[in-house]
Amino acid sequence: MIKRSTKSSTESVLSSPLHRRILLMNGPNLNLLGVREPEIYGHTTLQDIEERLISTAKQHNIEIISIQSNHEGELIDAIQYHGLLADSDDTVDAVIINPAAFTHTSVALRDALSATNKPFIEVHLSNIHSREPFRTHSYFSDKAKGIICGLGHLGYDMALDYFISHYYSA
Ligand code: CA2
Repeated sequence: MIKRSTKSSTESVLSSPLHRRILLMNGPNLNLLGVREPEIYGHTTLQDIEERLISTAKQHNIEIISIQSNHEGELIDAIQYHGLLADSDDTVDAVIINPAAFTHTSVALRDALSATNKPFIEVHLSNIHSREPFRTHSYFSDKAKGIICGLGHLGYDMALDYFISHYYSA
């Protein structure tokens, strides 16, 4: 699922005014948000989250490119496509990622993100440190600008707020 918000124009710290861009990535099963297991992941759907971030970002002339996939390779392709393999005018400035179960398994996704050399924030809806022991290890956290977990869907807004105030404020 790939969505693009509309572009517009004002000053930008990182990229040219027309090209403020953030990649929002969600891993496997997060398409089920709000539909199954609301006691763990809440009632908010992924579409609600995407629409809210797109709307906030638009107020700051930032384009959100939103991708959810259940397939590791698709997520890696998207990181490459919007990162290293993109023309310099088309690259994203930063990434907000909830790798979901790939958090605990994917060296390949970690390598792809590291290779782009873009700042990223790791977001988890649940507190991964208060659940099963296997969830406490993340292949992403040591490379992340920051990690937000346990605050539900608001974690995504917090990640976007961070990039707005630290990367796009004049
Ligand atoms: O808390 C998070 O955001 C997680 O990244 C969610 C992953 C889990 O494997 C991580 O340990 C922590 C699971 C996402 C599954 O999402 C569902 C949503 C609704 C219903 C079922 C699964």
